[in-house]
Amino acid sequence: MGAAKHLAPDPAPTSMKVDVAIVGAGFAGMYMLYRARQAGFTARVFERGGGVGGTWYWNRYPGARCDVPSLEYSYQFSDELQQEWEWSEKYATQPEILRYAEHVADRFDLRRDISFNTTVISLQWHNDAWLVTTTAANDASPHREHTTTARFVVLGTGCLSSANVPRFPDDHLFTGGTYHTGAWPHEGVDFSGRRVAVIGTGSSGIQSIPLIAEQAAHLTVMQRTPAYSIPARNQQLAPEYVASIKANYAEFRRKNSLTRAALGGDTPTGPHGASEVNEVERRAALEERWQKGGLLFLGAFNDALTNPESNRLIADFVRDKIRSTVRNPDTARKLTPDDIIGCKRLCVDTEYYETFNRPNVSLIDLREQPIERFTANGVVVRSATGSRSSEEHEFDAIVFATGFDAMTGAISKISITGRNGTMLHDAWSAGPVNYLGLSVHGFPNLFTITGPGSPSVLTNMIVSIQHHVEWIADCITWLKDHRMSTIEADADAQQRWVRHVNTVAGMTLYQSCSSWYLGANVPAKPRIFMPLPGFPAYAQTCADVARDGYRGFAVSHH
Ligand code: N01
Repeated sequence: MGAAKHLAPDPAPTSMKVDVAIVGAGFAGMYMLYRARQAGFTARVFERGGGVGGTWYWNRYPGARCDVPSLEYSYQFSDELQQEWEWSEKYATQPEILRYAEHVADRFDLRRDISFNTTVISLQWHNDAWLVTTTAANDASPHREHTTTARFVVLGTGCLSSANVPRFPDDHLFTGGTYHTGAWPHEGVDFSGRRVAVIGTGSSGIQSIPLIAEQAAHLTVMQRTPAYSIPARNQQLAPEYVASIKANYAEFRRKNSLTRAALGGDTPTGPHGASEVNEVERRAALEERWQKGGLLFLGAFNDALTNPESNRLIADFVRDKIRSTVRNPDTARKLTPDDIIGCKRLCVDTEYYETFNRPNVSLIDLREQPIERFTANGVVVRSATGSRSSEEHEFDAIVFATGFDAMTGAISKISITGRNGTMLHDAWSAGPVNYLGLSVHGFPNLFTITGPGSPSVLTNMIVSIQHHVEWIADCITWLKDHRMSTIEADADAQQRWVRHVNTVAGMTLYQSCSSWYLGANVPAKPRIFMPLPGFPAYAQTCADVARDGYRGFAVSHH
């Protein structure tokens, strides 16, 4: 699997004691460091990668870009920053977002408190503090371990940072190159003249497939479940448009934060349900959103994810688009999804369906032709003829666009021992439980940024990250001001919160498919809907909890 080089960890300062230890130097960890410093705390960030940027540091596959508009997918805590940074496109590419993250790190002098190439292997609550044990990234040699003591720990480990690499029989035999989109080689991969397979057709597959197809001699897409994808209609940003947003950036941000997904405040959700209007009106509304492009397509109507009949009507529109784009009827049939649109995260593409009209691209539907085994030269699948025979497809390279152990994957890689020796692994054995998506009973002074049980992946992540960081910074400042030493979620409050998340998710169609929101993409992972739909109501609850002196939390004095 192609991966970044892992160097020796940057030396941690000798003090070994900080107020706040932060895990991860993505957008969450960087801002947490900034806020902790602003509030007068000492802080140290531990980052497995060799640089800042988190998901944007690792996901360097061809075509990687954000499907939330750049003017929204950026920090809003510093007006100078948002005024001076120039985004070039409606949807920024991975290199541009990484440059932005690096600019933020430099501009706010963050790097001096970040230990790069350093993996946190365990967290242990001991004598009212956390012992944070780290090692060189990907190196578990005990003699290289280093321990830091911290009063607070904040996990900024990311929701989509632990690669899901499915195993197949004899996969070790394959002699060609293998790559996971989420751990792409920094030097890039040249597919020119090569026969390439891409396994997986989620957002990463859908973004990379058109570009790999342009380069490779032949591309075979191996699809288990067809996705719904909406054209991005990406474009260079017009200077006048950027100037109009920058002239009123605060208001633009405010409007976005009032929407359920904390994005697209300029394009509000339509006032009707899809089944409340006649067919002509419905098609016109959907066509308008289709032409506009992007994730807000689903907002044409207000009941896309609550009313199955409305959902079917919207899905039919997209199914027609796929059939009218893909020329080979059998390929079009295989690419056409039959499940709830939006149940799995919607994809946003540039020329994805068009790519299947190229002569050097073929599609294998793994539901009809499952993978039987790997060989030295490729992959054996069941024969297309419907007989019991098999067929071998030869490849020089295989790309796993197979996604992530989402939301809990990176956290579960750390051995976390809380009060009275409780292991987080055990507390979460039936699925993640917590209060507000921020704090787990039995684990004092430990916070999760965009944890399960919060809107996180159903929103513009940067907005949710900022919201959590600010809530955590305010909370630990409040503890300091009130001479309190620990804070921990109450068992009762936690139970009520878990019930609340299930109730809200239960009012939607999200539980009708095998999505990574449910953990269904990872074998043996407990099936539980992890994010909480609805940003504004959630943000209000968090504010109310803080205003009420951290209702639902137990706090203790020095
Ligand atoms: O991963 P995915 P992703 N055999 O889990 C298939 C964000 N993101 O990396 O659907 C065969 O969505 C799997 O099939 P199935 C975004 O939130 C954002 O693409 O499970 N196939 C599916 O087709 C996104 O949702 C951007 O049946 C297997 C694919 O692999 C999230 O990251 C860009 C398999 C995995 O799709 C994850 O996207 C990219 C197996 N054993 C990603 N196991 C932006 O633009 C899995 N699959 C911001």
